[in-house]
Amino acid sequence: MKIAIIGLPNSGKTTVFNALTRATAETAAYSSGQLEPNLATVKVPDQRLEMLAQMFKPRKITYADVQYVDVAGISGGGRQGGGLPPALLNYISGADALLHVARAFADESVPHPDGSVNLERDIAASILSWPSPISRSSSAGSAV
Ligand SMILES: Nc1nc2c(ncn2[C@@H]2O[C@H](COP(=O)(O)OP(=O)(O)OP(=O)(O)O)[C@@H](O)[C@H]2O)c(=O)[nH]1
Ligand SMILES: [Mg+2]
Repeated sequence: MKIAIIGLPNSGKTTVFNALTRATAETAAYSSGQLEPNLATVKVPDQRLEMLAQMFKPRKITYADVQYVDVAGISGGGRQGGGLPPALLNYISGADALLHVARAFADESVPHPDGSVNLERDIAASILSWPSPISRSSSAGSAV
């Protein structure tokens, strides 16, 4: 399963990515806007699988895994749907689920792209800003 982490610049996406994957991707108070995403795959612990492995002693145990894709936050015109760079759209539309990080922390040393912390506004803005990849994902899913 592939999960894309989305959200406004400086919302804490890479911080969440690091916490979920134990990675050490760089976090910064000023958005780099880099399009190259951070990628990491984590195994899903499953006691049932371990119990079965103890019983049947297989040569190999294959855990389910989750791949996380942490993309850069998009600001300015790119937030108006169609303006998203194609490379970014590819990463997002290829995901099975989106993990939306919305900022709730106030910190003057970490600028907010819209000047102030407002959770409701940011969530509403993000939902309106991402119709294209979401509809592509859902139409791809229904075609299978
Ligand atoms: N005070 C505070 N700072 C945080 C929190 N989460 C993240 N930060 C800081 O906010 C800054 C931005 O965090 P990132 O995780 O890089 O944010 P991002 O959404 O990945 O940013 P972009 O990739 O540039 O869009 C970093 O300096 C983090 O240390 C939080 O919960 N509280
Ligand atoms: Mg980041």
